[in-house]
Order: sequence, then C-alpha cells, then structure tokens
Amino acid sequence: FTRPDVAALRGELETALTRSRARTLGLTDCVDEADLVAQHSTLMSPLVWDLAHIGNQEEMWLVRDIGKRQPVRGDIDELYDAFKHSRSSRPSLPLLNAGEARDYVHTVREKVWDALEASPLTGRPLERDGFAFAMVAQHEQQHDETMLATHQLRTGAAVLDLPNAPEATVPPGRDLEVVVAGGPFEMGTSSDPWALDNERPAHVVDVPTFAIDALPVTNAEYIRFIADGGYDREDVWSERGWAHRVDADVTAPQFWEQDSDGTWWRRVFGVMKQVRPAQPVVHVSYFEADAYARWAGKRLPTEAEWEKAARFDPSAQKSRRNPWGESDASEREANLGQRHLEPADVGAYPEGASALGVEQLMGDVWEWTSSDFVPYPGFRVFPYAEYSQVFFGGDYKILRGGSFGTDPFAVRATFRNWDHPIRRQIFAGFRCARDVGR
Ligand code: AVJ
Ligand code: FE
Repeated sequence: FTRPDVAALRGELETALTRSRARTLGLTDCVDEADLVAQHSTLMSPLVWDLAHIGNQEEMWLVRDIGKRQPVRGDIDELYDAFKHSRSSRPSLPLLNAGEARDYVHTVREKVWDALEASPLTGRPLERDGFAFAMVAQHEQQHDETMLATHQLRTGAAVLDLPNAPEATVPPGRDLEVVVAGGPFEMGTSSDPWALDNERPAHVVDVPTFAIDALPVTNAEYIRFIADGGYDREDVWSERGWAHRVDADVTAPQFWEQDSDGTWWRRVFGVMKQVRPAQPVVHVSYFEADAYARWAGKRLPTEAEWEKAARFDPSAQKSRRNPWGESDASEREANLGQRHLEPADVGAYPEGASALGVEQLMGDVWEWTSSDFVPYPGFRVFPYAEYSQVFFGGDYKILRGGSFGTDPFAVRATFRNWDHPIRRQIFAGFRCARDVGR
C-alpha cells in the first residue's frame, strides 16, 4: 500500500465522510417523523435511533478522543449504546426526535471538520493514516446498510427509487465452476491501513484443492430447488436448519410470493416485482443456503476458500486487496454503493473477476460461508472490544463480499461480516463449492 501525502489523505477521508452523510440523510429525509420513530420490525432499530447513534459514535471517537473537545451531548451516550438496549426495546427510550437528531449529527460533523484539519494523521495508531476517521466513515456506511434493510422491511408506499440493476451483457456461458489448486495463500491483512481489527493480521493458510461456483446462485436455480420440494426434504437440511425451517414455517426466500399461475414475485422496497431469473437470490438464511448446497450435491465454501478465490493471484503467488486488484470498486467492477436497489444479473461484471476467474464476489449479495466468526491467529482488539471481540465464538456465520447496499469504502476482499444463521433481512445470498478428488 502506498501512502498518499497528508493533504491527499485528508481529502480521501473528507470524501468518504461526505458520501456517507449524504446517504444517511437520503435514507432518513425521505420518510416522515412517524415513520422515523416507528419500529418496522423487532429485528431493527427505529431509523431515528440509527441516525443519532451514527452521530454519537462519531462524537465519541472524533470530537472527544481525537479532537479533545468538550462533549456535544454528554448525556445521551447510554441511550445510543448498542449493548445497553436491545433493538426491540429502542422505540420506548426517550430518544432525540427527528429534528434534534438531525441537528445533533450536523453539529458533531462541523466539529469533526476542525478535528480533521488539526490532526497530523500520524502518531498513535488511532490517528495514524486517519484510521479513526476511516473507521467512523465505515461505521456510518454499515448503519446506512442496516437502515436500507429497515426500508426493505417497512410496509406502505415505496419511497426509494433507483435505476434497475444491470442485466448481463455477456450470457454466463463461461466456466460455471473454477477449480482452485491446493496450497498456501495469505489471508487477512497487516498492511491495509483502514482494515478493521478482525481482518488482521495477515497469516498463511494452506487450503486443499476445491471447486467454487464462478457466480452466485441465481433465482432461477433457487426456484428449481423449491420446485423439487427442497423445503420439504429434511435430508438436505442440517438438524438445526430443519428445526428452524419447520418452527418458522419458512417456504421461500423472505419477501417472495407465488401467484395462482405459479409465478414468483418479490417485494423490493415496497414494489412488487416479478422474480428476475438471472439475479442472484437474496434474503435467504444460512440454513436455506446450506440446504440448497446439499440439494445441489455441493456445500458452502469456507471463509478461507472464499477469500482465496477472491484474492489469490497464482501467477504472482500473492493476495490482492480486491478480486481485480488493489483499487476500491468503481461501478465497472461491482454492484456496490446503493446505486441500485437489487442485485445485478450474474455475468454483469466480467471486469470484477478475480485472478482465478471467479465473478461477482464483491457486491450484489453478501455470501454466506460455512465458517464461524472466530479471531485470526494473532488477533488484537483495536480500538474497541465491542466491534468484533465480544462476538467471537457466538452463534454467527461469516458473510463475505458486500451487497448492492454496501459502500465500496466499507468493504474489501478481506472484510468479514457476520450474522446469526437464521437471519435473512440482510442482503444475503450465496455461492456453492465442493471438494475435488482426494
Ligand atoms: C459488522 C454488520 C455485524 O451492524 O452489527 C455497527 C457493524 N458494529 N455498529 C452490525 C456495526 C457496530 C455490525 N456488523
Ligand atoms: Fe453501530
């Protein structure tokens, strides 16, 4: 990684913070106050909580810690501490109202511009390379994706409107599966200045030969699983997955409905759309992904397999930061950044292929892997235990690659996301893998 000079670095951080704020305001200015304080699902916070939580985290790290300034609001930290109140209890808290929350995030941001100007962006680890500023911008983008999921859950008239995602320009008649030869590769990173603690440190992992799908599983493929009785075939489900499938009466991806002709429709941000066959399937749980893979005679990739398929360049024998190279995604390589409100058809991003020829690893849908969320060898908390450490060893599966709702600043091929295996309000899909001769 080549370090830009301090002025260029400041400019990059300013751009990232400005972009995240535009997105936050876009997701909260489009609904009325009643909608902002409502709980659209017990899985989610009211949007007005996310808004002030974004400001509160920014105040704590950048105004008080880095900026060494007096608190803007020293009295609300507890209200916006994600560990003090469950999401379902947040609507009954004495939260800032919409106007107060908007004023709050604005006041905090004005002080942050001073702090950014004043910081040398060197010195202690929190300040070096502007880490804390980048962390706060990524945090805001993460909550923006969470708010986007809240928008998908809310009922009533549609308020978001963006162009349809690209259709495939080249039909995916290329390799359907890529075989990755066994051997070591470098997983994680010690050099990416803005990587979060759980992505560190870089370490060598020896991955046995495996095959991985060149593309995510599509709606058309998933419909074949449904039509083949996949949801009634206990033999392809894990024991826990089957228990959940029965208890929760799961019979199709979330937001799907079948009409009397047998046509599948899905509700996309308040609009009913016919299910598009070549789009990656989205809003499935880990348990559904795992059952599909077994039905297809395959399995989900491990996290290490996913990362090797994404990053390993066999000719250089090195790991890249992203499938196509070191740069952040532009709109040519991946469907990221909430430019569309849905995944793009498979085959739409040939320029985003990895060195090994695996496509659409970044963007479109988060991809479930079979791995649990555990620390890498040599992990160190940085800068706070509540980002990663408190979740290690819990009932979480790793997801990789980001979705159409993830900003390019908040994801790279080393980035690790995690969630409970039953969750599907997130923009999650998957691809399959399998063992190769042994
Ligand atoms: C990394 C997406 C699992 O939203 O729970 C936001 C990110 N951490 N605020 C989450 C996060 C603290 C986190 N995930
Ligand atoms: Fe947060």
